[in-house]
Parts: sequence; structure tokens; C-alpha cells
Amino acid sequence: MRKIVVLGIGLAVAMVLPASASAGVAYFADPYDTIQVSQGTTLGTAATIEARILFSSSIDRVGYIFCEWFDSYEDKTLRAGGGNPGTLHGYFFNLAGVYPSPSITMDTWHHLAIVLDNSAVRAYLDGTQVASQPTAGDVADWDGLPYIGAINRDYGNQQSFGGYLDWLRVSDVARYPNGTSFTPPSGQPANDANTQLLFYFDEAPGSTTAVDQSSYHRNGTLGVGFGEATSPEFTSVVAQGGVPSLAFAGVVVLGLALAAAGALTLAMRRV
Ligand SMILES: [Ca+2]
Ligand SMILES: [Ca+2]
Repeated sequence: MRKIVVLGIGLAVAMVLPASASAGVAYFADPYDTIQVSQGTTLGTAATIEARILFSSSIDRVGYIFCEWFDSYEDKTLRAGGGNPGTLHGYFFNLAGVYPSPSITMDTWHHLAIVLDNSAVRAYLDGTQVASQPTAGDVADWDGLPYIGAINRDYGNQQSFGGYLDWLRVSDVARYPNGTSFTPPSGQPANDANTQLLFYFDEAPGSTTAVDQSSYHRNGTLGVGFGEATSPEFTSVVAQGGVPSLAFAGVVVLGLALAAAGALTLAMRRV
């Protein structure tokens, strides 16, 4: 019967982890938190910018997630914020952008993707298409460096989104073609031949660099690139808007109930 108690507690822990935390995440709390990537991407007529992200209600800020920009020559952007309406903007210079305002629940993990193929640029929220704009052509590459979070562009500092990134990937292929819905990656995607940038943010707390898992090894440096730049924090603890989420509380209750049931059965057997 002790096994049932252990199983109950173990099940509760196992169910809590994927819902509330990942192996490692980067926490973008301050407006100018940023990671400067050491080398730019090269994109052709197809591309995908995507991330697993959680917007914190305790911060509630719309801002940049990814941006590689050079004035009048380059702009590859994913910018978003949670809420209803939320914000999900994507843009590829000198082609087209999408600017939908879907409802994006705060304090919940989401998958965001901006996809370009040779017919359209599209935005997806949790695998569902929420915008499409016809366009075709080659994405402009120039000397701008990519930033994850805040960036100095258009002659001013532009704020980061507020919350957590589990992973971020930039690809030179349309990962989710034809405008259809799809199931987002269940875990952190692996590097492949079309991966231009891939960050897991699994670094130890206090690390000042972020490893790019792609074959290009375009590692990032925290808190550099412009005067007011600050560093996001690596952590494995995700604050759910200051209070445990309902899902988190529910799983804990379930685990405790299982453990209690096991203990009760054990007690009854002993009577
Ligand atoms: Ca560039
Ligand atoms: Ca991660």
C-alpha cells in the first residue's frame, strides 16, 4: 500500500511539471531585457519564427519576442502580448506583415508562429491560423543582429514582451504550410538542416550567455546591444501571475487525494 502513496505523490509531481514549468526558461521581466544574438540569419522565400511562451499577467506588456532589424534594409519580427484582445504581429521586410489581435490567455503556455512561404505570411496561435496576408519573394538579409526581447530600432529602445520563453526557433523553411491548423511541438524541437536559430534557455541561473543549438552556433549574450539593455533571468520556476494556476492547484489536490486514498486503504487493511 505504501507503493500507492508513493505512486499518488509521484503522479502529482509528474503532472505538475509539464503544466507549470519546463526544464529551463528565460524570464523577461524588465522592459529592456534582451539577448543579443552573435550572428544574423539568412532567410530565403520561406521562413518560420516561433516560440513557446507564457505572458505574465503581473507584467502585462506587449513587446518584442524576436527582431532582426537594420534601418531600411532588414526587418524580421515577432512581437506579441497576452490579453483579450491580445497582440500577435509578424513581419518580413520587404514583403508583408500580419497584425491580428486574438485572445491570448495570460499565465498559460502558448505556441506562437509566424510562417512565410512563397504565397503568404501567416500567424498561428497554438497551431490555429489567425491571420494571413498574400506575399511572395525573398526576405531581405542585412547587417542587423537578431535580438530576443528588447531592441533598439527606429532610433529608440523598444520593449520586450513580459513573461517567459521556453524555446525559440527561427527556420529557413515554412514549418507549417498551407494555412492549415497543426499540433505544435510537444517538446523542445531538435536541430535540423533548416534551423537558423534554436534557443532552449535551459542555462543555469546567472548565466550571461545563451546557447544556440543550431549548426551555426550563433550564441547569444544577455543584456548587451544598447545602453539601457538588461539581462533576462534563467530559471525553472514560473510564477503564474503571483498565484498558483487552477490547473496547478487541481493537480496538487488530485495527487493529495490519491495519496490519502492509498493511506486510507493501508489503514483499513491494518484494522
Ligand atoms: Ca541580419
Ligand atoms: Ca527550455
